[in-house]
Amino acid sequence: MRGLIIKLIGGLYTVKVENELVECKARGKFRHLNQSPKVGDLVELNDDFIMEIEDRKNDLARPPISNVDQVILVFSATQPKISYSLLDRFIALITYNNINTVLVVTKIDLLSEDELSSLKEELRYYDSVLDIVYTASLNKIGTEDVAKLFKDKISVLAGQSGVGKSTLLNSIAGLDIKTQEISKALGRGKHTTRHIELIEIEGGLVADTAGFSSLDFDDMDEVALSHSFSDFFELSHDCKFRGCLHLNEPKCKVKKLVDEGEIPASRYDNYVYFIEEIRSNKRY
Ligand SMILES: Nc1nc2c(ncn2[C@@H]2O[C@H](COP(=O)(O)OP(=O)(O)OP(=O)(O)O)[C@@H](O)[C@H]2O)c(=O)[nH]1
Ligand SMILES: [Mg+2]
Ligand SMILES: [Zn+2]
Repeated sequence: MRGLIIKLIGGLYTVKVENELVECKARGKFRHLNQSPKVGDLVELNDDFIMEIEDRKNDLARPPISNVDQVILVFSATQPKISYSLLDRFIALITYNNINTVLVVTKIDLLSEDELSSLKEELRYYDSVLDIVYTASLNKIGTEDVAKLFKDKISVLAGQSGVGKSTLLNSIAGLDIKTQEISKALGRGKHTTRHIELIEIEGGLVADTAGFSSLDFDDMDEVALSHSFSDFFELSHDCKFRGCLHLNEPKCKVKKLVDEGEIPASRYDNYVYFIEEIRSNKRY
C-alpha cells in the first residue's frame, strides 16, 4: 500500500492511503540508515509499518517536512509590523530550496485606507519577486484568493508567531485551530501551534507550522545566496562582471538600481548582511 504521511506525533505516523487514514510506525531499518520518514513523504506500507520512503522532491529540515509545493509566507500588516529582513531571508531560503512562494499580508482591517495604500506602495517592488495577497481573516477579505492557492498542492504556512496563520486557516476552512492573543504570543515568544500536520483544505494539504524555527543559511554559500535573490540574479546579466556578487564590483547593475531607488535599499542591505553572515559562518 502506498500513502502519504500527514502527521507525526511521538513516533506515531498517520498515513493517508486513498481516503483512509492508517496509523503506523517506521520500520527499525530507518534508524540504522540514519533516515526517518517525515510529514509529506510518500511511503510504502506493510500492515502498520512504513517499509520504504519514495525519493523526495525537496526536504526541509526545520520544519521537518518534505515534498512541499509552496510556502505561503504570512506577514501581518501590523501587530507585528512586517520585518523586511525576515521577509528577505524567507524568500531567499525558499528560493534556494526551489520551492514556490506567495506572500499573504494579514490584518489589513487594522490599517486605515491611507496606511494600506502606503503599505502596498512599500511592497510594490516585491510584486516582481512573488505574488502578494492582502487579507483580513475576520472579515473574510482576500481569504478566498488564498483558498484557491491550496488545490492539489502541499503548502506550508510560515511566519512569525501572532501574524494570524491559524486564524487564516480557521477562516478559510471553518476549522477551530487554537489561536492566541497577540500580546500573549509575543510575550511568551513561543508559537501557539507546534506539532506538524497536513490538513486537507480546499482540495490540497496544508501545514500550519510554527514557522521556520531555524532561519540560518546553513549550507548556502555566497554564490548560492546571490542566485537565491532571483531579482538580483536576473539583473546580473547586465553587470559588467560575470558572477558579480553586487558588492564592490564596478559597473554593477544592481547597485545602480539601488542608487536610483528602483530597488529598495533595505532589500539590498539585507542581501549584503546575509553575505556577511555566510562569510562569518565559514570561518569556523
Ligand atoms: N484584526 C485582525 N486580527 C487578526 C487577524 N488575523 C489574526 N488576528 C489576530 O491575531 C492573533 C494571533 O493569531 P494566530 O492565528 O493565533 O497567529 P499564528 O500566526 O497562528 O501564531 P502562532 O500559532 O503562535 O505561530 C489573534 O488574536 C487573532 O485574532 C486579522 O486578519 N485581523
Ligand atoms: Mg498558530
Ligand atoms: Zn552586480
